[in-house]
Amino acid sequence: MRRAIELALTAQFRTDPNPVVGAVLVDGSGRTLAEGFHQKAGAPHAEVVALERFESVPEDAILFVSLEPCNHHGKTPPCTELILKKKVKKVVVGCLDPNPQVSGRGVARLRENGVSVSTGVCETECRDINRVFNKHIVTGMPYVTAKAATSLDGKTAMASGESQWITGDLSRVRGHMLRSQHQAIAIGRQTLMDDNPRLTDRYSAHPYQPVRVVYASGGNIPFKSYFVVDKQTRRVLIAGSGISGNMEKKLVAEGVEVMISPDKRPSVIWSLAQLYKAGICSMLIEGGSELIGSAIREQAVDQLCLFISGKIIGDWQAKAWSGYLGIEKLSQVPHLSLDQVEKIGEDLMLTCYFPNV
Ligand code: AOF
Ligand code: ZN
Repeated sequence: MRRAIELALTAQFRTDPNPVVGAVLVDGSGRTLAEGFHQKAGAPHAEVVALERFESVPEDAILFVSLEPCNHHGKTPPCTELILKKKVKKVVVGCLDPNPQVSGRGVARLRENGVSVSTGVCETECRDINRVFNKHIVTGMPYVTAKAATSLDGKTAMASGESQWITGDLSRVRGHMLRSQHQAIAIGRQTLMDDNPRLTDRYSAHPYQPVRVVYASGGNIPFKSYFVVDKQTRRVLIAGSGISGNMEKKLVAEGVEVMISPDKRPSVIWSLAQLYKAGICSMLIEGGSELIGSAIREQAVDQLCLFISGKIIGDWQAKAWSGYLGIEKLSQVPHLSLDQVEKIGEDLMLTCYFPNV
């Protein structure tokens, strides 16, 4: 199963909206007969790749697969039928498929047909390699990561607004990698005005450039910003009901997709539902603290990547990355699980998960 996970991860960030999946076929003495993994949406599933060269598998063969085999017709036919056709007698499954179209039915179908199926082997690892898939397939909303670069005391800028740079060059390279690991990247209007970021991944070799998303309730953003001028990727503006028809028309003429909420101030949850309908399964929020704060208040954030430098800003007026959450009791504040610490140059990168991820 560990090998199946390793295989699955070779396609990490390349299979959206599908999960990463690995499969290994071994004989009775544990010798590997074949391997496979899911390469991208629309391509054959891991089991299909592992089983394709067999008319029927040897009598004692065991198929290890990191995710429950599917039992439905999606872009490809059900893997359960193939497993039965190739006469696999024993299947070991990492975790069940949370996809409501599958969720236990794959395992049931195999068992009904006399296949011996064990489940829950390396279950946590098999589940956690698909955090994006697990969220979007169940909720119909993209997986959201908030990213911030902060001082040791959690500030993102001096009180004056001066912010370049709090963390080092290597953290910025890592931040760019995070961009292409998400399907969309979002900022608030203030960050657009302050930093005019390009919102592209200019360091890692990953071929995918994320969709750029800007939240601006009033819809008024500068036409000279990179967001409007640079047309190399899809751009979405999330606006409130107050946006002027003229502004909307001008942005659309520049190729920007404009999503207008029925409310004056679009809620993050509303926007996520719209973005999911537009094909986005994961989104990185890069700031500012107001947008991140709104997203946390609405319980819309799944993961936090915090780049922390050794600098102390030490000013009451300087903003913290998390914005204002308006919670009075310690028992009610969000309590994240601190999952990973990486040393990046002179900085640290913390990866944390919000509850229920
Ligand atoms: C598997 N093995 O390697 C993958 C599975 O549209 P399709 O046909 O590619 O089906 C996609 C769904 O199939 C996806 O939502 C998930 O439930 C399952 N993915 N299943 O048995 C695989 N990638
Ligand atoms: Zn399948």
